[in-house]
Amino acid sequence: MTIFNLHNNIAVITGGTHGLGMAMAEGLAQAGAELVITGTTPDKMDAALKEYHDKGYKATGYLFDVTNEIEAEKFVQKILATHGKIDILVNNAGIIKREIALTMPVLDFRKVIDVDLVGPFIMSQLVVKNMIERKEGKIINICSMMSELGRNSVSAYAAAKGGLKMLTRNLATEWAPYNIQVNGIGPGYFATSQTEPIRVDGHPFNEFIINRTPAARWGNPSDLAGAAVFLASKASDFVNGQIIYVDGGILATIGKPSNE
Ligand code: GCO
Repeated sequence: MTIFNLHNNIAVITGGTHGLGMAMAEGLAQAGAELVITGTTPDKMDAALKEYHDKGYKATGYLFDVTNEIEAEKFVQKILATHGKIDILVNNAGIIKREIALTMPVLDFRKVIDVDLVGPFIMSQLVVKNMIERKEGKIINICSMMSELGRNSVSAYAAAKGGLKMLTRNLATEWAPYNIQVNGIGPGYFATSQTEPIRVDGHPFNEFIINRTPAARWGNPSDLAGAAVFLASKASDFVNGQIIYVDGGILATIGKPSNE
């Protein structure tokens, strides 16, 4: 199926050194894309690049903070100078701080909004200029169940991910005339380092998620690769401002009592 073919595509994945970012990057590489990975931790970057290269993928890494627009501009220019163009941008880098709203320090709230919402805006604004010149491009924002649902202790994250859903729709509105598709992926509950604290055997939240998810399991990061390739490829050339929820059915159901 050529419409999913990403050969000669340059794909930038922020936070692509581990977890969901790495799984989506591998999906794009398997479809033929050349990877440009961003991160902030040197040893994580080295380990990730080794893993990509050992699997035969073309991958280059850049260490910078997506919330620092000066630094980000410098690196986006460097990526364009080195790779000639950017076809695909996956805004995946994100953090979470689980603190109840009543006592959450404003500084923590601002930090989560900065990384999870302002970061994707900064990177999209910088990268889209090259896409507008070439009249084509794909931007994929990694949203969350919290783009739709609230939950105790994640108010900053929910505010950011809710905002990211609407940023996706607004950028899609403004950039569709340039043949640029801006969409999102909303992962459900996935087995990653981010969910480790709440995914411990016997932890009530672990049981709750398995019971609340019709698929009755946590997602595997590789479960996201298909949606990423679809939204990065010609297969989605008339898909704009959509969020694909890859959640094992969580958003489709009210859930069921534990005795069912
Ligand atoms: C949490 C989780 C979630 C998931 C994911 C769900 O504390 O509720 O960490 O935020 O990571 O975003 O879609």
